[in-house]
Amino acid sequence: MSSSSIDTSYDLLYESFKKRIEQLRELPKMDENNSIDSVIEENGFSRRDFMKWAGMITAMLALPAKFTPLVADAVKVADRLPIVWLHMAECTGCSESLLRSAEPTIDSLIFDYISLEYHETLMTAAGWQAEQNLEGAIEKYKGRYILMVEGGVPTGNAGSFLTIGGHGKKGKDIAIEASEHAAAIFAIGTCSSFGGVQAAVPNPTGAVGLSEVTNKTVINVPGCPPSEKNIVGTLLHYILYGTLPALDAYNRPKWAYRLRIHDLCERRGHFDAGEFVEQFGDEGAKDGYCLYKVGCKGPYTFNNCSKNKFNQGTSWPVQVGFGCMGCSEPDFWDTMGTVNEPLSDKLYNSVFGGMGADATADNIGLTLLTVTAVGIAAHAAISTVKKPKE
Ligand code: FSX
Ligand code: SF4
Ligand code: F3S
Repeated sequence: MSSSSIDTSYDLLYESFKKRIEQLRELPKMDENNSIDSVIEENGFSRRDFMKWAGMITAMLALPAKFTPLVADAVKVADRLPIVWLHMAECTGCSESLLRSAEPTIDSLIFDYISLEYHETLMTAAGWQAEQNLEGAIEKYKGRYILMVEGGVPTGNAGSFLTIGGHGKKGKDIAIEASEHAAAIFAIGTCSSFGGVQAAVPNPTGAVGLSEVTNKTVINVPGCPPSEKNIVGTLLHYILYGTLPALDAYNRPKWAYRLRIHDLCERRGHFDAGEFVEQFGDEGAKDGYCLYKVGCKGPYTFNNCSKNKFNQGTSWPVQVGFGCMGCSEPDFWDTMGTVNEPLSDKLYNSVFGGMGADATADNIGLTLLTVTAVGIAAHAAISTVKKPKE
């Protein structure tokens, strides 16, 4: 594509985003007293901080910097979209990591701002009243609400392993009903995306990912827990585009899950140089060597953790020296073990058909060395040939 046609398509995109935002602005605010400016300000952030954050999200969504004001505007109209957040079988870590930080980030504040019409962890209602709230929200906002589901859906014994509320409704039925009338559906976390920890062998409750129980398209935002930026980014992407993002084979948005942890890893230079931590606490560990030999599953895991980081952007698993457990991959509890060992002796069915995944760190080091040695030899031979005769 020529640079002028790229410019034209960005111009068209810009216009279509503007139109989407204007349309959403026409919708009634859920709460007249709520404004993103006051939420940001009350929590000690300036407008400058907010715009800086919007710039980062713009880059994360692979949009040019000139889209930043539109991303900021998309946040402002986000409160027009009611959100229904369901809990199935899980640890509530997704909600906790997003909403309960001691020092909230702008990402978590967005969740204070948007209209969470139903969220079992946060709402004060219980029992009959909670059930009524959910039914009321689904009825009132039919076809308009965004459904976010956390947790795997137990399907064993006709779904009776998870019952919720005064009438003991099955989680599976609630998930199906809520999916039916949603404008968009996001599976938040690995449990909701693929079943998660409760789906680990032997999966006694028959837990599955949300997409297995509904016919509607589900956008998976895995991670155990997922990055708050990937959750907020998925929401803003929907607000701006109004369509599904480009998805990978596991229905994960490509803008977030396109590359492997290994491709974005700050220790990658050590991997390529064959410099590995042999055991935790050794000299290599102190020097920040690659964690492959102590079990890092970064080569088989698709996620952007090194860019987003966790705990207010403090760190991420590889940075702290533990390595990646593969938490955003389907069935990682079963396929990525043993935690502190490489998968070297196991046939691992990665999306690459296992390519590269079964080699040991030693073999990889050896292969690289061999290639380097061949490279040097070839270079030497060429130099010899080219060397002018004296
Ligand atoms: Fe927990 Fe969410 Fe893991 Fe699952 O996260 S952090 S077990 S993905 O559903 O609460
Ligand atoms: Fe980073 Fe892990 Fe890959 Fe090593 S194996 S480079 S620590 S992702
Ligand atoms: Fe999970 Fe690996 Fe990121 S364990 S949090 S995908 S580094």
